[in-house]
Amino acid sequence: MELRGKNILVIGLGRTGVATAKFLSDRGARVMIADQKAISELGNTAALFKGHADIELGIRDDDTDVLLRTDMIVPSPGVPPSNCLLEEGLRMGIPILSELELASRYLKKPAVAITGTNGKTTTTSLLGRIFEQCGRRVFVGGNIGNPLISYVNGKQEDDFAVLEVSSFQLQWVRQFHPFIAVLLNVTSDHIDYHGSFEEYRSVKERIFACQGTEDYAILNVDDPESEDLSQRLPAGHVVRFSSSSRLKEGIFIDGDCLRYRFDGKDEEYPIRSIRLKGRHNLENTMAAVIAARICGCPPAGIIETLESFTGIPHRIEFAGSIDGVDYYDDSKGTNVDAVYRALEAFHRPVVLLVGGRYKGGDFGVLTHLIRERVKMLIAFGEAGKKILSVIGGIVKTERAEGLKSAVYMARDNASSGDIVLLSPGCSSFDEFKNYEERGMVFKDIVEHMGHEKDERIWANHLQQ
Ligand code: UMA
Repeated sequence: MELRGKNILVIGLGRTGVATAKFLSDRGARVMIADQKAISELGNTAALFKGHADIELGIRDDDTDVLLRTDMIVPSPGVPPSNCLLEEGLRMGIPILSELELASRYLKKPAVAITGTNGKTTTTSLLGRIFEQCGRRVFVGGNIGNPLISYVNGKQEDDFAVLEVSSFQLQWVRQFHPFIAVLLNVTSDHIDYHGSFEEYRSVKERIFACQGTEDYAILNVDDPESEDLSQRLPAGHVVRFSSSSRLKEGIFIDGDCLRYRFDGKDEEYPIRSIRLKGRHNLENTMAAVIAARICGCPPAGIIETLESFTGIPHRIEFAGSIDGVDYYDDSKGTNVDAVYRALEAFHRPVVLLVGGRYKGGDFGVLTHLIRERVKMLIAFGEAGKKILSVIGGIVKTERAEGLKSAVYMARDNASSGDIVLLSPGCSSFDEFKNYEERGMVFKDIVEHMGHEKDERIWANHLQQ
């Protein structure tokens, strides 16, 4: 694909936009960057490109005049198809490629792509870990945080690319062609972006669209649409998994093990060896096992990984659910950007716990996300007062002495369906040794609150 001398419009200057602009500029394209934010609001990000004569900043994401001099558009994933530059660009016949599509045209390694409404990050991380355990070199990226375009801009020294792929990234794909594609599940999500559940689902299914007879599609039989989907797939091989029924071929629960039957193999993976908890995680594990076996990872290496993989600690880690409220530990989120990223990950009302020891950073950049997603803000520890002087009062706000009182305050204000998120944006040193200790304490408090609830239920039961 010739990029030299082309005028390419990148929409959005977040992680993807920065990496895409760099990639394009390195290949001699003239890059124009549009964003809904003014340059002053983009702060350090815009400063990255200061002095780059081939990169033009400061275009608003509704300034359609720029399209008159645009040869191609690369929107960031978060830019919805209803964005007027995209709508008008489409009408004018300007090619629109997602970053994933553009990057995949330069990818020299086989790609395993994983999508689904839930479980993508766990499955992607688990599969990456299995590859490493089995001595394969692997790039793990995509929606999980580091865009593929950064990888293809480098040396590509790995054996495989394992990619977490979102529906946003699939919106503008044309030839994206993973040799293994996984659809974990599809439930209602991102309707505001895609317009309807049907559209969301059909965009998700694009992960399979360009596969060929050599390729593998991995499907969840428990998804009601999967059988119909399997009839339409171009992939030469369809491998199924189920956590509720036995399968002739694929992987399923058989007593106390996962049984893998495919390609003449019949193998057992003991469920007790799987550290990840919950049925949904058994499904994630099944998908990862299939992909790993197709790629030649031996069962012993897979089992060893299952025995040690507990998810990603302190990184938006699920810590428990009490009375329909889900608690998440993001203690590793020790700067404002990390809080921003953590908040972006949730689409349900959040009770947000921030605080600790202030180490710089502008909490003000969280303002619009707090307005959009946070139901209540609780600032704790040494930095509590300072943080509230910047972002207090946007939504219901309280201050707490330390982490423990903050968590109890969150419990008392959260209702079923809410998220309680510890994403402190500060170091832990005012109260703890390090972020790990803070995360452990948070999880202990959540567990303790769960026991307290059980004890209350028992006490009531005994009284009756
Ligand atoms: N912007 C516009 N106009 C718009 C929308 C956004 O100009 O209409 C600008 C914003 O002002 C901002 C920039 O676009 O400056 C942000 O772009 P972005 O939202 O695409 O964010 P990135 O930083 O590029 O991060 C994206 C993914 N974000 C989204 O899909 C929303 C990250 O996934 C991903 O890790 C990263 O690329 C690297 O691949 C996050 C996510 O929330 C985790 N994903 C969703 C999810 O998992 O549910 C899909």
